[in-house]
Amino acid sequence: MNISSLIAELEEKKTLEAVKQALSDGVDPLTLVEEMRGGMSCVGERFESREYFLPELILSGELFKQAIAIVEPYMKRVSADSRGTVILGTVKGDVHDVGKDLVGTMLKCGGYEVHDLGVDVPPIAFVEKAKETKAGIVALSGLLTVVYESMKSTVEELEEAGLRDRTKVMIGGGSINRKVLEYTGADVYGKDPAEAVRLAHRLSGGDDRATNS
Ligand code: B12
Repeated sequence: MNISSLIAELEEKKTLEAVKQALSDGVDPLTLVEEMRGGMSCVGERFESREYFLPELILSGELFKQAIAIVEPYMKRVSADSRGTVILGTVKGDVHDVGKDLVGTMLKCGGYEVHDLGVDVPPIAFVEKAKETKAGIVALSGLLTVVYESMKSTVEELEEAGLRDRTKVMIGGGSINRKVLEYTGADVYGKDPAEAVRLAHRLSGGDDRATNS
């Protein structure tokens, strides 16, 4: 059974062994993470079709976190200098943090100072941290469709605080697409942690192409 299927079956011991084996076989950590994410999508589909329920969702989140703890040391920091500051968090109403944590890890590996505010973060907390740290980027994660509203409010509150000129907003998670980007008023959206790093580089370089157009 491959790693994606082992996660989908919630096979804890076998998953962790397979992850260790893949890393010692030289499999690229990011490729491995994408395969693991495939397993989580499958858990989501089973939840939707009522084959799995909340306990299985909880188990899958815990299993993924254990597996990521094994993979993380293999993700190398590529830049010693700080490229800038990013405020990261899962927006108000949403407690999914597995993807957000991965984005944070990758941004750190990419040379950013990351302030992770956690989950269920109200707009004002992003505003205050952005003011305090003079961060150039605020990165919002959200998996539930109902929290697009929280993303929109966060962008609006940054605007009201007069921070939008110097603070770019990146959003990601779940089924976020161009329509959501337009709805929320954020600057860019990304699908995975590697894209988050590419977008952060472009945003912090002041490149006009740092949009999804
Ligand atoms: C595990 C899980 C949970 C766990 C989360 C544990 C944890 N610590 O995070 C728990 C049990 C808490 C949970 C609860 C709920 N969940 Co849930 N959950 C999932 C599941 C199966 C996996 C999520 C996951 O960890 N994926 C793995 C990570 C690596 O991927 P990811 O999160 O997508 O993140 C990647 C990208 O999106 C991107 N990314 C993420 N953030 C950002 C940010 C930026 C800036 C960028 C650029 C990129 C980026 O990069 C990440 C890494 O590759 C998904 C199914 C799915 N397909 O996602 C459902 C899912 C998200 N959950 C769902 C639901 C409905 C719920 C509940 C409402 C269930 C309930 N009845 O209570 C609650 C909501 C609680 C709340 N208020 O938030 C639905 C959402 C439906 C919707 N459209 O809104 C899903 C899609 C399942 C489904 N198919 O029905 N859940």
